[in-house]
Amino acid sequence: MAYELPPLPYEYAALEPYIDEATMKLHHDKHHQTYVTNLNGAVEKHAELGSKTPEELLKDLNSIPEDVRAVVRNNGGGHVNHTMFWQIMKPKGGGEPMGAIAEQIKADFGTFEDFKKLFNETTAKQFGSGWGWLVFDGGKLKIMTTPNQDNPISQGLFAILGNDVWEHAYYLKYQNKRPDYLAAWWNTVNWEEINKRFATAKQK
Ligand code: MN3
Repeated sequence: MAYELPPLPYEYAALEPYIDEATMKLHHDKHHQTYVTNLNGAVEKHAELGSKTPEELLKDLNSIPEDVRAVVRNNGGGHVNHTMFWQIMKPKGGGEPMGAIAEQIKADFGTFEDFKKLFNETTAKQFGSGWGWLVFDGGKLKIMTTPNQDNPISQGLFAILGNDVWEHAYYLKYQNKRPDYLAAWWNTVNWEEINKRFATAKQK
């Protein structure tokens, strides 16, 4: 059973003007597809891995055979990260958070503006390619970053949301201005989906 590229849950242009159509096409159809293709290539060499979900593969990287461990880490991570990324955005998204995540943000960061500022500053500083994340750890929300396609699940943490700061996510429209992309990205977020993920994070 091969892993598959999930269809984008909206049109390529649906996140304009914050994320442009050309970026979405390349990002979903080429970059995400490549992670899926490479992950399948690794799993083909070790049939026993194919029965696991991509999340299960990432949860215990030490159990992955050494000859494909790096490929699984990078491409399994790429697959899981991007599958989440498409879902936590939506057309006409953004605005103030609501529900349980809004309350938790208030409790742990003060205002939504304070939270966004800290998330954007932390994520802007990720050197090179990587992701900024919001996780729930020890009863509190925490902001963290990872390099490459590493997912917090490999550190035992469930990602409530994450933003992709690989240049492929923003370079066509924002060039080297990563902070501008980070600021604009909040206009795309899907708070309903993020609340669902927060509920999952609390159960772990
Ligand atoms: Mn990407």
